[in-house]
Amino acid sequence: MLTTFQQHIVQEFARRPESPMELQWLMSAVILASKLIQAQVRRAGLGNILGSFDEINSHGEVQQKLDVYANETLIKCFSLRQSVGVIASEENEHPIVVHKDSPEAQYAIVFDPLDGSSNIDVAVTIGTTFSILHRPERTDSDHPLDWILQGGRRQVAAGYVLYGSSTVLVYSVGNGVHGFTLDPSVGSYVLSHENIVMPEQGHYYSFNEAYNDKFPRRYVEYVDGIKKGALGKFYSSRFIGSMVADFHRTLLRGGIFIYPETPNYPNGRLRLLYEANPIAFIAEQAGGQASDGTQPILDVRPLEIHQRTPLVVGGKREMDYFREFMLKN
Ligand code: AHM
Ligand code: MG
Repeated sequence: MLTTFQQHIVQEFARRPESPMELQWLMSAVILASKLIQAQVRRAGLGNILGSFDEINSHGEVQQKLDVYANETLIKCFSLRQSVGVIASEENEHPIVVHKDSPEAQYAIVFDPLDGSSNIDVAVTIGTTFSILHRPERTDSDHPLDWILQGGRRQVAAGYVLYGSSTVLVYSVGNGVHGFTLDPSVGSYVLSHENIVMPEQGHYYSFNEAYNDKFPRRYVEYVDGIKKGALGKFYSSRFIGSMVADFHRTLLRGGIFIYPETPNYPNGRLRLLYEANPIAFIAEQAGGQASDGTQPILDVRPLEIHQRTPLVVGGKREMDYFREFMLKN
């Protein structure tokens, strides 16, 4: 018998009475938005949605039309929920205040509507990453940024949706990691990966070696080491250029994904709040680890909404060796 996302989440929440109904309702916003986004992604190239708007987003990058569609769709779907106080998105410079001053507002949502923008126009896997945080303790200032600038351990749910050879939703509410595949013939997400556990050791590394002369030496040497058998296996390389897709493979097949700082991105390229944090939450829930090179990602204190971070995420064996290697080098 097939288990749909709806059935699964009802069972999941029945086992955890402390998890409120509103969280289910928020997850249903992810479901709705991702179905709408994937319908456009699947048609990309047919209509008029490929390419870029002549608009620059808050980081000075040209926005892709699909980025804009995905962003607006997520904002709309979440704004309909009274429990959402504040939203933050990679595509918006400032937090978006939704129902913040309502007594029902209990959550902040942060997301990257379409990760892997360089892959949109070439039909390569892209994805949406999201993180749900409980509202902070009430303070006198009660600024929208207080809702957003919370450490990764404060996430109550997180996950991602991949628009790849199939559409896959992976999420956790802090009780294991589950994956669902969209069955396009009926339009439902069906449980396809129950209780995902990351392999303790894999044989892929994911590292953009084009930047070897820009990445810190110790990262390049770590990768050289595992390539040459330091972990008792020979590693092969995979790098898609969509972090969410590179992570999904790492989650299922094991291995390690590494994106350190470079001279152009001295704090790393990826974003802490809506890219690294949800990925780290999923990784830890699945038995893996995620680091910024010196500490667990989930312990990093966010100071800015669009803060960047180095990201190293992988299975236990690769990550244990990474920490050991960094301490020595
Ligand atoms: P984006 O959010 O604008 O898509 O940027 C993030 C992406 C990651 O998905 C990916 O790992 C990285 O940028 C790739 O960058 P590069 O091509 O410079 O290696
Ligand atoms: Mg991104």
